[in-house]
Amino acid sequence: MKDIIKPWRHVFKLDPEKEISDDILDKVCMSGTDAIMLGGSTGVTYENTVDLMSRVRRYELPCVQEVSDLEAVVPGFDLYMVPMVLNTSDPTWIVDRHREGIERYGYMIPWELIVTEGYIVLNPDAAVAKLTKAETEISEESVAAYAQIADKLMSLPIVYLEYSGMFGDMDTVRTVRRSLDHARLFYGGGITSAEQAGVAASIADTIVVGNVIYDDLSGALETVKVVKG
Ligand code: 1GP
Repeated sequence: MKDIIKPWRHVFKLDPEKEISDDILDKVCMSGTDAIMLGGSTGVTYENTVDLMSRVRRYELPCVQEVSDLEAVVPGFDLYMVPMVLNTSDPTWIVDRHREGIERYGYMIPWELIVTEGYIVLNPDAAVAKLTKAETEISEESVAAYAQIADKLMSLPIVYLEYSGMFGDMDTVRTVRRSLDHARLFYGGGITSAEQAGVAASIADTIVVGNVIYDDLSGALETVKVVKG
């Protein structure tokens, strides 16, 4: 089941806290994107996640949850993407929440559906950076070193460069790309146009497109066309 991520080139990330009309959701789910990921840094609850998941479930594409809050984990997703933030000195976001989750849910955890993401958070203004106290002002070499911790020391299946809200530094993305042997490289952050999507997708294995869905739907749909043809 975890292998379903392998061919993904484009993913739309929906925030359960944000309103989305049936019409817009239909266009997003019928866009040709490879998967829908549900997640957000704040305001994600069990209720708003169940609600959005059941609406996305009317469509055939994979629907996965990016777990950010233990209270909001909902059964029924195709996969659960679990971030471990690498560039923080606060163990809460590296292993502590994970330990709590395992203690709480124990035998109920569908391990065959869990995919760990080695997160490197790089936009200091993003909610996720503030929440996790990420050390965003680091050199390209340090970013690549974190990526290699994920890839080579921890054997994580995904390295996720998270620039949420800001289009990232493509030279850094290239450097990380070159440093990886096995992990898939996910890039997310500030993609608002076909051009940006094309550049990011030419370097990363998978691009994740979020906010623009709510700000400029036609721009969001263009990002699929350029990646998926
Ligand atoms: C957020 O990486 C995603 O977690 C996408 O970022 O919302 O800026 O597109 P944007």
